[in-house]
Amino acid sequence: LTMETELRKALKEGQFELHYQPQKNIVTGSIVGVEALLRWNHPKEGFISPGTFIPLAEKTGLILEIGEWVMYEACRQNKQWQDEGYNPIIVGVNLSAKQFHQNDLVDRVASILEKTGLDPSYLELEITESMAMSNEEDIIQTLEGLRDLGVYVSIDDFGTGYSSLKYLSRFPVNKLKIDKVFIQNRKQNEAIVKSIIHMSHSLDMKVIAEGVETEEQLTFLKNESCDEMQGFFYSKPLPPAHLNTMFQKLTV
Ligand code: G
Ligand code: G
Ligand code: MN
Ligand code: NA
Repeated sequence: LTMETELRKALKEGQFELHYQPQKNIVTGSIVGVEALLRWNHPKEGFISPGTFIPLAEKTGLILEIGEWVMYEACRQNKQWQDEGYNPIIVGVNLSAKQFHQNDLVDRVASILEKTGLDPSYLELEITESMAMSNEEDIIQTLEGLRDLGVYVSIDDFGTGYSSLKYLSRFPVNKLKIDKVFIQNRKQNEAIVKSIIHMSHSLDMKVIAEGVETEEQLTFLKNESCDEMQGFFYSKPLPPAHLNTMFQKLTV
């Protein structure tokens, strides 16, 4: 079978799964969100990373169906956690460029929220800098549509693309996600990390550090007033059943 045929089969036969990586408020230490990360549980090969198949899915257009499934499943799971009595958290979903540029994206998101019953304020869509910086007017319309719907939008891998600060200040975006390369080569990139944190706050955005692996990195981020962290230091992405023990139940 070609990989394209295999991908179609995977979608039809339910071979895709989402794992979730917790995101913590740096000051309180509580879990405020999770990022949904796609995994292909291949019957012969085992788990295949999205890095391997997303590029092909993009090329063939299959990413639209896969992405739709991801968004639906992430919203469904998050609503289920809420129904089970856990403290409500935000679920982050990665959007591919093709998905983001669909002209009915806002309607699609609205429809998924309605079907799953998830309140819009518990969904965050992650786009990359390069997606946000092209074809300006359409982009602003989509972003405003999402904002009016009440979902959050963050810029993923921030600092690795070519962002224009001019656009950034005009965009209705809620959060910057500092790419892990800046956190992992922290000493060398200290000035950059500090600047991104300060810039986010000046623009009234939140800021999260990705790829936090050590206590030393966490302490630095805390001292610099970074809002949130995500990384192996706290947890790798996990299947949903493994997260329940980390979540807090609402006290009734
Ligand atoms: O989790 P992992 O490190 O294997 O992810 C590799 C890459 O795949 C990351 O860049 C991540 O953003 C991307 N990715 C993971 N899940 C999804 C998804 O559901 N949709 C899209 N478009 N990209 C994803
Ligand atoms: O591109 P995006 O930020 O969506 O992808 C996130 C990817 O980063 C996930 O595939 C996840 O597995 C990976 N990741 C998350 N935390 C860490 C970390 O602390 N260290 C490293 N090296 N990778 C991480
Ligand atoms: Mn991401
Ligand atoms: Na990232």
